[in-house]
Amino acid sequence: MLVALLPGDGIGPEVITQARRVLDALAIDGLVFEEALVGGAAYKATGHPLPADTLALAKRADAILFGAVGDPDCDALERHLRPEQAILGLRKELSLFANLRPATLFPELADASALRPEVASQIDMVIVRELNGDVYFGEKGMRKTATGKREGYDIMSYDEDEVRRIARVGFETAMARDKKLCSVDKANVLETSQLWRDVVIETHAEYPEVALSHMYVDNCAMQLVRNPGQFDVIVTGNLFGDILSDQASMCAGSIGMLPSASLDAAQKGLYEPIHGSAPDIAGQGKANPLATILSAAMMLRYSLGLPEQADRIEAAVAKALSGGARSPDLGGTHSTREMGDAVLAALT
Ligand code: GGG
Repeated sequence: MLVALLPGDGIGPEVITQARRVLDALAIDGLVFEEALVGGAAYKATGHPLPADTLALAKRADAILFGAVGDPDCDALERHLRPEQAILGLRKELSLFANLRPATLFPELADASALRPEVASQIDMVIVRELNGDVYFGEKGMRKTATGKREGYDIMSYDEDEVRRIARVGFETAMARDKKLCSVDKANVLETSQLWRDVVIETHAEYPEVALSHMYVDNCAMQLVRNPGQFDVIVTGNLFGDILSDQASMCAGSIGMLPSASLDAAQKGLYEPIHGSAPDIAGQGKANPLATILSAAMMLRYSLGLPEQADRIEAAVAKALSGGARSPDLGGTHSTREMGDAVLAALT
């Protein structure tokens, strides 16, 4: 089994190092790693954020463990050369259309949540974010209006097949949990959202046991803070899912805690923390590696067929937190490496 390791930029290499230590400690037979450059690091070395070699490795691998991309040195580059294009390119090239973002509060972190402990303790949901469409991939550009003003545009579009396939992932995810699916859109304003809602309702016929509800995205943002316990599975578009999952992460303690899986139709996947490259703390040993370590656990479960090993990692993370491991984002002083040490020490 080949895992492509793509550390990327900023804190990416630091958090991937800790995830690799944990995977090595499991001593899984036949698991091999190959590393490649991606993002700003790749641009600086090769002139492209997603070099052909990196893409070829990602295609060849059984799974990809990805750190983060984003580098302020690249802010002035044309959009197609910016580090973020690497992750968008991988999602598109590998047809990774389904992004699963579990948001669960480890009970030990009730004090770190942005919510009151009695509200925070209700958080146990999966946000299913569509990854191959929406404004991210629609036509975009910069033009001059008739009066000479600069005008930027990003076209938001979804076709019904794109909505149907992510709706099915939402329903399947709900079937494996509490059978409650909330579809989030902005159907009172957007045509794409009206189509989204229609197709989700049509797809519901395939999953009659699932209780389906619909919510506007603005209301959902509010409900995540007011009453997060009402959510089991949320299915939503690319942009709304990006924003809502960052919000959910702070309800669950920290953006440094949330892992994610980006899957194709055959469960091949790219696994990454939902956080970005955090250039402000890069190289200082302040990053929380737990989201990446938990992403490695998701990789073992979803793409490599090793659920017991995934359980071991998740149990070790819980034990490390119970033992008081806290990086600065969680209100503590543990360094990135010390967080990794605590998980390693807790592995049984
Ligand atoms: N590990 C996540 C990451 O690197 N995020 C940077 C980024 O550009 N993300 C775009 C997106 O998730 O929509």
